[in-house]
Amino acid sequence: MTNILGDNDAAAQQNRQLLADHNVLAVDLMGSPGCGKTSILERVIQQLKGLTIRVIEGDVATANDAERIEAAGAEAFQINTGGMCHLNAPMVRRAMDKMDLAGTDLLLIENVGNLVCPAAFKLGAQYRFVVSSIPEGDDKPEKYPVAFRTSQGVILNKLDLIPHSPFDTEKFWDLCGQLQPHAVQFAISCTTGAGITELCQWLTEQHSQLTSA
Ligand SMILES: Nc1nc2c(ncn2[C@@H]2O[C@H](COP(=O)(O)OP(=O)(O)OP(=O)(O)O)[C@@H](O)[C@H]2O)c(=O)[nH]1
Ligand SMILES: [Mg+2]
Repeated sequence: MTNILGDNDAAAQQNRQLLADHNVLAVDLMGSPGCGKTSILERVIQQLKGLTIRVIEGDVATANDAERIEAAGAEAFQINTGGMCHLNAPMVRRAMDKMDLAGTDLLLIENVGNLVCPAAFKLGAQYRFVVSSIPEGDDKPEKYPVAFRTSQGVILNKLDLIPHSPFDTEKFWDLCGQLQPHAVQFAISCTTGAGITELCQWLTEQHSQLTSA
C-alpha cells in the first residue's frame, strides 16, 4: 500500500507541475454518491462564463455524468475505473494528455462517489473539495475525518432541504473547522442556485492569482 501511494504521489506531483506550466487551476470534487457533485459542476459551467472549463468525470461505470457536463456546455473526459472506487493520478494524467491544456483555465475533476478511498489518492489538483449534503446528516465530518482533513474546501449542498431535515448546520461547520481550520467553506443549493455565485467568484479569484503569480 505504501508503494502504491508513493507511486501515486509522484504521478500527482507531475500532474501538478503540468497544470502549473499551463496556468490551469484544477479542483477535485470528492463526496458520497448523490451528494450533488455533477449538479455543482453543471451550475458552475452554466454560470461561470469568464473561464474556459474542462471536466474529468470519474465513474465506476457509465458516461451519464460526462453527457450531463457536455449538455451544460463544457468538454468532458470520462474515466471509467472498471470497479475501482477512486481516481488516481495516472488516470487523470491520461485524460490530461488528451486535453487542450493550454486552452484550459479551469479543470474540474469529479471523483468517484465515495467518501473514503478518494481521500488517500492525490490527483495533482491545487484544491480538493469535499462535498457533503443535507440528507447525508450533520455527522459526516466526524465519521469520515480523512476526507475533511485532507480537503482545502468544503461544500455543503442541498441547503433547500434544511426545512425537511434535522440537520444541525452549526454542528457540521464546527466539526469541519476542527478537522481543517483553513478550508474554505461554501453552503449552496444546486436546486435554488443559492451560493453558486460565491463559489464561481472564488474560482475566478483563484485563477487570477494563479495567472498573476
Ligand atoms: N433538493 C436538492 N437536490 C439536489 C441538489 N443538488 C443535487 N440534487 C439532486 O441530487 C441527485 C444526485 O445529484 P448528482 O449531481 O447526480 O450527484 P453526484 O454526487 O454527482 O452523484 P454520483 O456521480 O452518483 O456520485 C439528483 O437527483 C440531483 O437532482 C440540491 O441542491 N437540492
Ligand atoms: Mg456525478
